[in-house]
Amino acid sequence: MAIESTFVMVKPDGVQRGLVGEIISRFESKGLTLDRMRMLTIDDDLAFRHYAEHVDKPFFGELVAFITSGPVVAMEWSGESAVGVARTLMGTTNPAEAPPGTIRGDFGSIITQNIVHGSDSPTSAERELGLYFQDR
Ligand code: IDP
Ligand code: MG
Repeated sequence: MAIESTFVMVKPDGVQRGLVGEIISRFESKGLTLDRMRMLTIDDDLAFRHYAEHVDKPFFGELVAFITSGPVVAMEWSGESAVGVARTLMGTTNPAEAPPGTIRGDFGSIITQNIVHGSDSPTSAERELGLYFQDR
């Protein structure tokens, strides 16, 4: 058990559907602390760097097109086991399989547009936070 920081992002569908407040509220209610937040529109260069691990996947083009399609809200959250806690609050990658009570389970429908991103390890959290918050 350890205090961690993680990177969470409301994706373009979540912003467009007015879910920013709902998502922030769930993280706050769980006891995590919001340390940094900014709204931006991701360009191709940042999208490629963010999703570098997926460059060879068949869905990569669709993923980049979607994540650059409108504004996102990028956040740094911290707290006990924050990386795993954030993933639990989000639910599984495919919203069709995400349980009710999770963000993706309650609001998502298709895998390409699954509302929220969260780092999958403390190492990737540090890498992703560095991409979005140059003041760290
Ligand atoms: P994660 O967001 O739950 O960590 P990853 O496997 O890292 O899931 O995939 C990154 C993103 O790529 C997902 O959130 C989703 O938007 C998209 N994605 C993942 N798998 C597929 C797929 O099979 N088809 C289309 N999009 C996908
Ligand atoms: Mg991932």
